[in-house]
Amino acid sequence: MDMKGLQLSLSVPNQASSPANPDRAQEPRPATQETLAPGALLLRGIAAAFVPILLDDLARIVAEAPLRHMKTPSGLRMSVAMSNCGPLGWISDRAGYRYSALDPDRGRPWPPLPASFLQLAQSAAAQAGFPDFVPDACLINRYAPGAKLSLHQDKDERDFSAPIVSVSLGLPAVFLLGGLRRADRPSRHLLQHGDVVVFGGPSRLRYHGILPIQAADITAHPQLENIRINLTLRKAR
Ligand SMILES: O=C(O)CCC(=O)C(=O)O
Ligand SMILES: [Mn+2]
Repeated sequence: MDMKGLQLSLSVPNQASSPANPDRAQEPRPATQETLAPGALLLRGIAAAFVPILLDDLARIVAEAPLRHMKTPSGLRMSVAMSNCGPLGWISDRAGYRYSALDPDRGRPWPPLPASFLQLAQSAAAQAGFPDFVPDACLINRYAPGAKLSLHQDKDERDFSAPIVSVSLGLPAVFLLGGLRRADRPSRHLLQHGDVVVFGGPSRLRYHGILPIQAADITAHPQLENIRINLTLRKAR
């Protein structure tokens, strides 16, 4: 995959935001970890070493199964563009939220889960105390500046004993981590390029969300100018 194709397939055309300055790349950060709540761990920077291969694999996936803005069951266009890889993909349309083995836009299976995604997810899950994590679904979220994800629970999976592993690439984001009730006041955590959040056990059904993404003039990675990519790996069945 040449760089141009990769750039085109991940980036957002006609953005209103100011262009990122490629001379101001983010410095690598030491890997540290923070417990956000019992069963919820933020592993800072642990995806950094995987970034080149993750982006290569991601470019192939979105070339095959393009990112698209799904509709909520009430008919609203989601601000986050999504695709999937792995045996199952999360989808949303007028019929509801669910997992599907087929990409509804193409009538074909989702691209396979690459070894790089699996290896990173299993390593992060193991560090967080979930050594047996075997994801069968990976939702790919692309946020342009202004895109957000409202507070929600990940509850379309059959097996809540498996954690959620969530990888952040590109623009930083403010992650909201609430409680088990929608009304519980969420805490806020800055997620940066290369960070991974694992939430499982007593935190598996916590409400969570992403505040509207802000454009930045510091580029985390030249192939991720003014976008944020999130990979959410789950065991759906
Ligand atoms: O983008 C993120 O960090 C969170 C994504 C998420 O919660 C989801 O896809 O269900
Ligand atoms: Mn979620």
